[in-house]
Amino acid sequence: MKALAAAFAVVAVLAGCGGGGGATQPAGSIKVTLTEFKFDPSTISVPSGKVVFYLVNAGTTSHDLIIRDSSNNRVDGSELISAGDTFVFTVTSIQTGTYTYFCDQSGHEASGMKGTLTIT
Ligand SMILES: [Cu+2]
Repeated sequence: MKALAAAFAVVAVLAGCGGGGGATQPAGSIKVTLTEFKFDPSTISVPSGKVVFYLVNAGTTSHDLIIRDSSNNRVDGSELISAGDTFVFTVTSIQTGTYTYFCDQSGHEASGMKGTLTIT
């Protein structure tokens, strides 16, 4: 049983690594799946303050998630996420309002890769 316990310990350590590829979903985060060319879900509603997105690129090309406000000003954005990768995207603080999230890779938003973020 000693070997089994050691195996579990290794898994726990790996799961503890935050950030880029292969990260597990943080508690309290919002999972968003990115594919060609959509976000799932395409509408998100959360309370104001800190928001953590768990982005999963399940597509075959790179995508990102950029947030802009109703005046078309960029509020925040994730890194570019390679196909098959995950990314934990933390928005430190966001105010009440209606926002659009979209992928800023060429042509992606026009192809439908956008959604509505409501901060309550
Ligand atoms: Cu994209």
